[in-house]
Amino acid sequence: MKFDLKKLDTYAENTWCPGCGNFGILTAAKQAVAELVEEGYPLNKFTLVAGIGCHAKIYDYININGFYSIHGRVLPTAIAIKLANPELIVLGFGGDGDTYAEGTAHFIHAARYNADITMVVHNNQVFALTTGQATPTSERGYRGKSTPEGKWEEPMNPVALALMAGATFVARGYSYDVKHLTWLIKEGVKHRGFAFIDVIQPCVTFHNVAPYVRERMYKLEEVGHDPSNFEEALKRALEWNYDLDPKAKIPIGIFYKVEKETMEEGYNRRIPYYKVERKVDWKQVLAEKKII
Ligand SMILES: Cc1ncc(C[n+]2csc(CCOP(=O)(O)OP(=O)(O)O)c2C)c(N)n1
Ligand code: SF4
Ligand SMILES: [Mg+2]
Repeated sequence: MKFDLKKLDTYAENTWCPGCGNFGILTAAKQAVAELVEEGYPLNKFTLVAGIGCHAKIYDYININGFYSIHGRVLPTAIAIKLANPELIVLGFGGDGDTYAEGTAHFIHAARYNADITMVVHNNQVFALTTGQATPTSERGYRGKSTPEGKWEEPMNPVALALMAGATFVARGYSYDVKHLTWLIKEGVKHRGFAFIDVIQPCVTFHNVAPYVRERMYKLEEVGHDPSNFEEALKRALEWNYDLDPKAKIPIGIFYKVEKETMEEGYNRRIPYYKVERKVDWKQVLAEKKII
């Protein structure tokens, strides 16, 4: 049955700058949820976890259950929610500062653990909410308030890092290609395991890479890339290292996809007593505590 997208709207006023790439991610996320609900995924099982930053306001703009986490801690929160209730469809939304700076260790270990969650990173290559300081993915030479002379070091390549850390679904999207990003988010949710989607998200105020990206971007699925081939995936991941190299080509799409045991399955197999009884008789608990 056709799902009415308006059901995902909230009362919150949108405060993103006009033209911000976050709008594309919001539209894609809503569209993906709507289409998944139409395919039979229950709306009340979707759970959104956000970090702190411009990206994190997505929490206010999608009417699904969720948790506004803290900067750098989207992944441990999302994993904990999934372990506590494996029936939930957990979607994490983090920033590049959030995920690749403050939360780097969580990112690497989440890729290794393979909990069945989907992580979307709004990668605008700056700490935008705090007014445009350099993050690990800002290009060399980037001038911001924390790097007035220009950032000197090479950027981090999160797609290659996720592959090396063992992520079972690794993708890159572009926030202004909403249709393609909707597809990637849906594929991420359908993937059984940790689905990581790095999204190039131009920040029109502090880091507008839209013209640069538009000229260099191509789609992996249009060049016959085989996402089951790890070596090929790594080769494609290394084509662009987030520097604004004028010669670079920027692949978007699914780099790698493989099936492995998930964290929840592993926990329940090795530690059978891990399963907790969630049916609590609150009346009895309150009576025992002599509250009623
Ligand atoms: C633990 C912690 N460290 C630092 C901050 C300050 N802080 C808030 S938002 C932000 C920048 C967020 O950057 P990013 O994650 O890239 O998100 P964006 O704003 O670019 O979407 C920072 C550093 C904070 N709120 N909490
Ligand atoms: S500062 Fe940048 S990321 Fe934040 S809302 Fe404005 S354009 Fe978007
Ligand atoms: Mg950012």
